[in-house]
Amino acid sequence: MYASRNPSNKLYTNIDDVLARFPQSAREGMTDGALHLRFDGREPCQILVQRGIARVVLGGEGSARATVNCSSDAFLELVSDRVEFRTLIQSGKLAIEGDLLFAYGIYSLLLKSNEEAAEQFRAVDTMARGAPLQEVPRVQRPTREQILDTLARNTPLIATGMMRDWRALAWTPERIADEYGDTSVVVEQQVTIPMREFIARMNETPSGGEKPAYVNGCPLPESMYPDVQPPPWFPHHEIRPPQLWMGAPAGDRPSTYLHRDGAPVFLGQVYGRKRVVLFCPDQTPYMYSAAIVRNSELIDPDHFDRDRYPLLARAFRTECIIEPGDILVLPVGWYHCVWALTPNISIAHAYGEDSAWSRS
Ligand SMILES: O=C(O)CCC(=O)C(=O)O
Repeated sequence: MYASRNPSNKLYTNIDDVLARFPQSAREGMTDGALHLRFDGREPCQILVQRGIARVVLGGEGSARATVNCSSDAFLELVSDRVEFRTLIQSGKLAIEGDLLFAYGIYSLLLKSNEEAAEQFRAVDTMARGAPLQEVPRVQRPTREQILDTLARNTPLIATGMMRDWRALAWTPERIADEYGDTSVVVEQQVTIPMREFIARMNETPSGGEKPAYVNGCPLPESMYPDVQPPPWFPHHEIRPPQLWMGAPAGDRPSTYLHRDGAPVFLGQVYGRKRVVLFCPDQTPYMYSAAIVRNSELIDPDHFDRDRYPLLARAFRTECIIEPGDILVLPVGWYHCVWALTPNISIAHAYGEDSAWSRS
């Protein structure tokens, strides 16, 4: 889950405002290129990144690294952080051609909630802490007070014994294919395919050393809601809708690249095992945090360009393995990178007042 929540009063209402406030610098690590934006009935425009400077140019001529087609309403909701990229893709309201990572990098620059997230990150980056966390504690059936305390202290934990009521604990890829085979999932935040087809792909070895496809944070199809439970420590309306993370292992490559979130995340492991590498927010001076966007090279803390990112080698890391029945409680701002150790399925819930659960 990459987005932070944005209270509903902070909505962009006009595309020209969004483009006018476009930052005149790209993120560190963002490579050059053009993103073409095509809205219904409007003149196309492009965002050009050249030698670290980004600017908006009217007209969509020339070659694009990525092209985004969507309605103006969908775009405004997206950059206001009212809806996520993948939700729009799943519903067919937004389509991206070309380099998705580049498009995602530009999107993260435009997000309205960036300033709020930056504020939250600053607070956790600089808070007073004890000794570095050597190991993520495993806590059997933590109470609400324990969870509130762990979030207040901004320290992760693994809650065990809390998923007993989840029907999803009986999921296997084959069962999902049988029961939910016709349901659509978004793969790599880009392509929508039937679940059955994705699961067939999970069992194939990709050709030419390609990374196996991963369902990375696709909104969980509503037909599957009865099988999962929101984190039990909060009223349902305080929890955002569930996201599905699922796929086959990619050898020593991460399934989910290094990033951090602006809201606490509860990652429930349903099937298979995952390795998670974590960096505390106080390691930010070593994290090149502006570069941790989807088109940066700094996506895998086990393999990175040491000449370009020499400080990362100094960052203190904590590792854990999560197994079925574990909920990894990740407070705001903890950098994390995830490797599938086996074919696996997880459900993430983020804390945020914008819930599908409250409608049900
Ligand atoms: O399970 C995964 O692969 C990643 C989950 C994650 O990064 C998140 O929910 O923020």
